[in-house]
Amino acid sequence: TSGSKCRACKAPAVIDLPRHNANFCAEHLLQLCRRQVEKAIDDYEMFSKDDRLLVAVSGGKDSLAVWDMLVEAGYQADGFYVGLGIGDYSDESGDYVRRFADERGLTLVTVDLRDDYGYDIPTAAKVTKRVPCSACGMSKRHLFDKAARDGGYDAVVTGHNLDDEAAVLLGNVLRWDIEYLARQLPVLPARNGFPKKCKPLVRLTERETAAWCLIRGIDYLVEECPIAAGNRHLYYKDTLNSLEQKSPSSKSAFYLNFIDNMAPLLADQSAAAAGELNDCERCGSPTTNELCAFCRLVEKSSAHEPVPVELVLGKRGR
Ligand code: Q46
Ligand code: ZN
Ligand code: ZN
Repeated sequence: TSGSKCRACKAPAVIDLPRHNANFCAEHLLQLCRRQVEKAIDDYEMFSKDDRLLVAVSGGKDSLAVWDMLVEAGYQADGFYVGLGIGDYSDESGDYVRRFADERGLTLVTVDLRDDYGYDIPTAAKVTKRVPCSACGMSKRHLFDKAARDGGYDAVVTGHNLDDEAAVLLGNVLRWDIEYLARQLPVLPARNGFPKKCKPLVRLTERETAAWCLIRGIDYLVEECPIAAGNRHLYYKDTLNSLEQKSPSSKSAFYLNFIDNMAPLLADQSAAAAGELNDCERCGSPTTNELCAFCRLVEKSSAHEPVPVELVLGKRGR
């Protein structure tokens, strides 16, 4: 971008965005991010300023960026963090999240798997012979939903960005997984005791959220979860980035046109998957069984000796 100028004000640019066919200075990059987030919130009817929001934060750039953007825009947004017990990664990610919240005087709700439930992700993966990401994703979803119910929040928010959603979409399309496709929406309405789920960053790429953090002085954990390395999700991202390089904006067309044109055609598929649920005997969460999947996981894993993360690094998934 050396020598290039901002499209809006002609000041020296800090970032080039081929999909917008333009360069931007710091201030106008922030403005672009704010507008894309507001557009996602409005177009998909996510929430209003009267709603209390709970934002899942991991210490990475996307979740801290979305929390920052919502607070800056005047939304009532608290943070939610789960200590997963994934070695140094979890210790560091918790530090970043707590520092972010402390510096800004924001409310952070935290759960620690080891302290509060007597297990951690490596141990759960080993004991149940599941891939770590499946035990992890299920635990995080359960605790996030529970925290939203217990705290009386109106909606939960995650930092999934355009790159994440397009990569998941590619995976779902490669398998023609209709049930997953039908549920892959920027907003899932509340149903059966599950809170409304919103993804305000679906119109922003990782580069844009990273630039937001850099300009706003947000210190985030750059390192990814060690278990994520080498999984299919990253390979799908690379594939989409090669396409994007040859034809800018193909990534956003792939995802956003799916949401506008294709997802409505699948709507009845997702309604069919809903069905009636009971309350879990132990924790009261909605489930199709007597005990929910989380309580069954806790039962199996919590009496077990802690397993070091290195022992489960070979097993990926997602
Ligand atoms: S934290 Fe958990 Fe992710 Fe790590 S174990 Fe997998 S799901 S990769 S977003
Ligand atoms: Zn400018
Ligand atoms: Zn339960």
